[in-house]
Amino acid sequence: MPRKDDLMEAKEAQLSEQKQQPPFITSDHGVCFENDTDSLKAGVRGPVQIEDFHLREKITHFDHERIPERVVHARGSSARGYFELKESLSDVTQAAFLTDKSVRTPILVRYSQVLAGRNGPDMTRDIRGFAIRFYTSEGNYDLVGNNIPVFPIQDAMKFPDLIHSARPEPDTEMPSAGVTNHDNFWDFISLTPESMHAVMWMLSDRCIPRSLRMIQGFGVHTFVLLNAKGERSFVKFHLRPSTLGVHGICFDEALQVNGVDPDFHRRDLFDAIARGDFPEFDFGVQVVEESRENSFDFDLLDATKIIPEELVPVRWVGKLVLNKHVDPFGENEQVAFCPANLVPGIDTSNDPLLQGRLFSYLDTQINRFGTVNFTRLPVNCPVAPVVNNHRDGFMQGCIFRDKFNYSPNRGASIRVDAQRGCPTHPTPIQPGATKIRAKSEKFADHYSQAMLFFNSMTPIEQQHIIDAASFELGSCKESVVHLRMLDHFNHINRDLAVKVAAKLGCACPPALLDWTYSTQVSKHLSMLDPLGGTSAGSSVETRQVAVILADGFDAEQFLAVSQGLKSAKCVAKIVAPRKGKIESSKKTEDTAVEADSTFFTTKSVVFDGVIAIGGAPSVQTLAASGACLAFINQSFRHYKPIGAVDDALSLLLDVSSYGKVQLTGKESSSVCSDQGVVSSAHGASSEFVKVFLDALGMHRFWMRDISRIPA
Ligand code: HDE
Repeated sequence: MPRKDDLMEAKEAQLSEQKQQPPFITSDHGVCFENDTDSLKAGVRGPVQIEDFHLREKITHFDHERIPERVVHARGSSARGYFELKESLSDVTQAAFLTDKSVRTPILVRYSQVLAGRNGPDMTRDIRGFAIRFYTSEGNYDLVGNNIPVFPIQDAMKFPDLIHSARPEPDTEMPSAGVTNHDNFWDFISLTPESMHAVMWMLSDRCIPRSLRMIQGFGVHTFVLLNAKGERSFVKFHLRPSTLGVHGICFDEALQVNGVDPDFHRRDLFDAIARGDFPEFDFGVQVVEESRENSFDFDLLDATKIIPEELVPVRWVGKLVLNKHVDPFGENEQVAFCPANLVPGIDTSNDPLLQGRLFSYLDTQINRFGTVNFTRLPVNCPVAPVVNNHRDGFMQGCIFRDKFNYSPNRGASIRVDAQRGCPTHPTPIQPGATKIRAKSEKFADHYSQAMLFFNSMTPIEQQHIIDAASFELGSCKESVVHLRMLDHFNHINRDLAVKVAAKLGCACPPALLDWTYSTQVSKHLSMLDPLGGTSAGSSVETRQVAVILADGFDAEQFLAVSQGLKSAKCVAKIVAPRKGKIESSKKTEDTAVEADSTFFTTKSVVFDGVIAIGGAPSVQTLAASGACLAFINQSFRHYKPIGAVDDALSLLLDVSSYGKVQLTGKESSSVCSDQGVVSSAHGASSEFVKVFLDALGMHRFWMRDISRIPA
């Protein structure tokens, strides 16, 4: 019987071998050096000696430090952790890690953006990669998915075109920041109707996520499961944050985050793990029995389609926990995923997009590493033993002392194990099928699920899609691109087409008289729907709150607020006009606080909410600071919860007059909460803190009229 942590310990052992041994600096050959500062010269002012092998080795190594970045998904952030199975899937698969509940499977997750370069900014509107490596007892299983469940194309043949169109335009190399608001991208998309469903997802707030800890994950393709009896079923893989919900931010904010903190998502993931707030995701499967393969309006092999959960509910069977940082190069950069890394019991389907991926990934890794031996790197090494006759090649890390590198042989040949090997299902080939470059008929429906998605959004989410489309197309110069996209929108939703056309200043294509708009909705697609939306009921834990104050702040209020936030497991950060110790009104050492950042070094966009603490001298300083008022007004513009206590209410003048927010009166003893602005004229009572935390749990107050707020 395996112990729960056998695999965890085995992986840990593989990774820990790489640790540096302090304290002496040596050459790559283990020779100690007496000096690592000065090159060897002929006299103190003389020329450097070519014999200085320490200098030459150091510089040469540096010169070769880079490997080609990934051709897509170059920018990524990873974490390690484990997978735990709660409900066995032995009815549908024989995969050990999906049937044996007693084992913890080590994992590595790499989140990424499709388009940004390796050092690009985090907050682009883009699909996020959500790739998971499971180091199972039967070998590595890679689930290389995304944060949206559909892809813009149906066949691998179009992938290079899709990516070329999205990349900087070839004649100018602009825009170069991994963004898609340019003619070439929308030109290609407008000529590719199959992309419409994915386009709806990409224009939604899912593609400007609040945190990598707050996204869903999808395997996208339909895969095949095989159980121990050899029975086949189809599966789509799902991940969702266990408690934090799925949240996006507002687009104006996304634009600014890139300037204030280009590492916004990377930092958030790193900090959460450092604090011990380990991201957790539920793992689920939608299983379709073989007999239902052709029973849907769409083709299961079409990666531009979801299986609505109303038709096939998700079985949530396990949990992923991310509890360890990784080495950014050794693991995040060198991890080499491949959708063909499958284990017995999980197989591929005939999805033509997936089929193309099966050879692309190995090919691209050989290009990145310059050798087939990247599999020997610790991050890529399985915990299951590797035994085969693959030999030699660049950077071969193994020493083979055996006589035979072939089988069968005259000695003890290595053999296949039919019992434990990856079974192939004897799926019959379609009768009468001929070789053909075409797709099945159902692939031709490009609008039904785009409509389903748009129909399932709340009015605010629909507005955000309209705004995003207007931004993206508004940056395009070619009217032919506008017109083609408006025509597609017209086939998805009339209102969408009319409103985007108005923002673009174009004539909207005429209403379609012989076109049937679907009225179907799915309650699993919205983030904001209070009943069943993916953000509903999420916890406030780990949310970042700016507590703003200056010298002379009210110590009791600060204590009440910071304790309240701490007990709700929020992260409070003090933002003040300057760094260093900020004195309270009591002027005692134990009530002074250290500022985390200033209005100069940070901006409201990196916080989830703000609370202004009272205290006359402090508020006077803050009220005279344009940067502080802009901080509050921006929080309001970005629909975030705001709290203010006693005389700090005076910092909300713009919010109350231009935003028409009601604040508590001096005479009122109760806490007032209007549009997510929580005010108290009688100190930071427990009621104030509670109402603020409730507002924080709402994430954003999208109903606000922000049009007149100066910021
Ligand atoms: Fe990828 N994709 N992809 N892709 N993809 C790569 O592999 C490719 C597709 C996805 O964190 C590359 O190692 C083709 C779908 C993720 O390391 C490359 C096609 C989905 C990652 C490649 C697709 C993805 C990649 C680049 C169409 C969602 C990052 C570097 C046939 C299910 C993995 C690399 C990481 C990376 C090719 C389509 C997700 C070039 C040809 C669909 C998350 O091999």
